[in-house]
Amino acid sequence: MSRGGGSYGEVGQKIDYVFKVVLIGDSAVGKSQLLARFARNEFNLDSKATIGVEFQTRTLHIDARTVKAQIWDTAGQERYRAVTSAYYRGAVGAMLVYDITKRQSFDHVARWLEELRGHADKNIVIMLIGNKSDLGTLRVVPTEDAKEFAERENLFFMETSALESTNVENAFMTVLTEIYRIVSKKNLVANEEVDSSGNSSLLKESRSFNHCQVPKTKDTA
Ligand SMILES: Nc1nc2c(ncn2[C@@H]2O[C@H](COP(=O)(O)OP(=O)(O)OP(=O)(O)O)[C@@H](O)[C@H]2O)c(=O)[nH]1
Ligand SMILES: [Mg+2]
Repeated sequence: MSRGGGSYGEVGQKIDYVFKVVLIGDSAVGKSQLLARFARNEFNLDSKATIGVEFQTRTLHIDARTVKAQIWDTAGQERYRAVTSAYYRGAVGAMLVYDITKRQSFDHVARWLEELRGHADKNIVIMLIGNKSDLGTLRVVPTEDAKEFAERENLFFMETSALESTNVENAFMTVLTEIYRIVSKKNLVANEEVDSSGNSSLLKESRSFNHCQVPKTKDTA
């Protein structure tokens, strides 16, 4: 996470926080279309495989703060992927996507999680996403299987449809709000520490996500 400091958004409003969130998962699960839906409310059935890395931003409000969500998207295909460590650097949230109609994309989730945990901040907020919920008749991954996996691994979980716009906003907002909650909680702890030492009781805001505390347990959707 980075604090906006003196930075300003497109329409001149002050940005309080910039949250980097990464999309990961197998090729063709719908990562780029989830991003297109969230960032621009667009969808394309002829979406091309991503090559390298792209990101898009959307500025929104959480709890009277202005947050710029910077969502990074990369290729699911190994041969098109850019340097992994750079992709994960500074990420405070991750959307791990599989396709509910492709068993293999779900079987690979554990591998993606391993890569994520190996490269990202240990406090990163992770959402497991079963995309293409509009294709219910072709479903091969039961909701219950994914839910159990998510609970075991302490991840948020939702099924989405980028095509029908189901739960896309909800999924991103849940992750962004959780990140915000962690950051605010850290600020509170910092203030209490300042108070008890008899120093200034002024609001001191943490600028580093690395020092934030993540709750041990988390609700899954
Ligand atoms: N029915 C349906 N199709 C979807 C949905 N989301 C994406 N698709 C389609 O699935 C295909 C792959 O989508 P992409 O978003 O390009 O997949 P990706 O995960 O970005 O793939 P890579 O860039 O190769 O990693 C495209 O034809 C999309 O139109 C969805 O929610 N429902
Ligand atoms: Mg893509």
